[in-house]
Amino acid sequence: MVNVTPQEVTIAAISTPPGAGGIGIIRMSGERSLEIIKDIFQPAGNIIVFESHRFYYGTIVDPERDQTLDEVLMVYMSAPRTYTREDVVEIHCHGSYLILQSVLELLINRGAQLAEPGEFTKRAFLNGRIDLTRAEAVIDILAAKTRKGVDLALEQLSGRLYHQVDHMRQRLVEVRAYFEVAIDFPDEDVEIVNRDEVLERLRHELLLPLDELINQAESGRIIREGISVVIVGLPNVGKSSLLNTLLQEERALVTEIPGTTRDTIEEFLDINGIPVRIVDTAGIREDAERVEQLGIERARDQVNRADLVIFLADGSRPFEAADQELYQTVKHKPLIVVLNKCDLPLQIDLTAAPEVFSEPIKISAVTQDGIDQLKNAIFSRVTGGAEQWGEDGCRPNIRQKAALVRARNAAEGICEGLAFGLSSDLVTIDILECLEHLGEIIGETTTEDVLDLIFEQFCLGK
Ligand SMILES: Nc1nc2c(ncn2[C@@H]2O[C@H](COP(=O)(O)OP(=O)(O)OP(=O)(O)O)[C@@H](O)[C@H]2O)c(=O)[nH]1
Ligand SMILES: [Mg+2]
Repeated sequence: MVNVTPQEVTIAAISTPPGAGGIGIIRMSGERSLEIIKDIFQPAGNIIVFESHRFYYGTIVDPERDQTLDEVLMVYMSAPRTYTREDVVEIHCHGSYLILQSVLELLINRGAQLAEPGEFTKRAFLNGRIDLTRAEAVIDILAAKTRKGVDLALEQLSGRLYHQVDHMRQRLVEVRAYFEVAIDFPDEDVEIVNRDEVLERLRHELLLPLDELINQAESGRIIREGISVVIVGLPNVGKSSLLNTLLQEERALVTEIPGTTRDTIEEFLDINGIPVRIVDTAGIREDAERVEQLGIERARDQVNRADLVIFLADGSRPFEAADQELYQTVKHKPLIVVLNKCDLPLQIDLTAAPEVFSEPIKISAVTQDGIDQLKNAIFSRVTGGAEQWGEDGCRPNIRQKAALVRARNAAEGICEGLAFGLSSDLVTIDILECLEHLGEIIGETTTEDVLDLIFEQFCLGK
């Protein structure tokens, strides 16, 4: 058999999610795409040549059995103006998983190979159409939980992070060129390289932007992954009512009977672009019967795992020893103290527990008073009031941040070397290392196993 490199294989996959839908799309990429589709696609009308980037209406026919599998639209896109930069064919079938499976089987029988998750995007990367930051942006777009998450990913897809990193690399390559001249002509070192000038430039054009990018990574993590907020309190304080009000939906059962909620209830909420997993829990009390007790254990477990806890108290009754005890068990967590039922006459003595009620947020889950303040409080606790939250900009992911930190360490090495008058060849070692780490971010010097890890995160057919 002839040896083929992996990219010479033509790949195919169902690109739409499983289940029934209006349409379902199969995608094929590779040099044999056109040949394979010609074998099984019968265009309506007398068409001899398929023009690139044009839809054709027709049927998919299994030639062996002379059986029509579906009525479809087919588009052939010739390389390189395609997602992968290879020849690509898309078959738009009816959205039935059975049809899609049988059409895919036909392609496989004719020599296409089932694509790995993310293989189309991996080819786009390997064929140089997109760099690694843009490939990762594709993952982010598919996984984004809020509109803000989508917007950030789209910016990264447009190459914003790539260009920033590339700009730093170009500056470094220039600096490296100076020093190489210096190594070649050691006696003229002093005249050729003005070290102070280079140092100043590196601080502004390398260290500073690296620091900024590293600082933005935490907000990127939060926008991508979101946070979990757990509502705890004694029975009947209004936890489920608060959940419902936040969701604007009657999600959890609410009754005047203490012990209504027994299991944890989780829902998703978008607070100013931050994906928040909000969890309602069973009211915590000592004398609960068996099922309720299990719910309380779950509640405690959720508190342990939460990024932020809302401690809810009922303002329409006195603050009891049980409230105080519960507070003691959660106060080590990042906490927002909320006083509910403020539409009723205040019966709680806030001065009796000054530690708890130094800055309570007063709400009513029934009239919805104070709910916006609560959302704002959640937002500012998460963002730490950081200014850059409102701004657009690059938000590196964890992998990119790690490489940025390594690049920064090397950059610091360069600057120290320059400041302490190290020889040009020693400074060059740090320059090369810094270039290597910047290259990891955009995928130029990324190792194979890291690439595999990245593309494994994709879904099939992307
Ligand atoms: N007036 C008033 N009543 C409220 C408010 N919030 C909740 N309630 C009432 O308080 C009672 C208990 O509310 P829930 O939301 O079920 O309380 P919970 O904390 O989830 O209770 P458990 O699930 O039993 O722990 C219900 O009768 C609610 O209608 C509020 O802001 N104002
Ligand atoms: Mg409840």
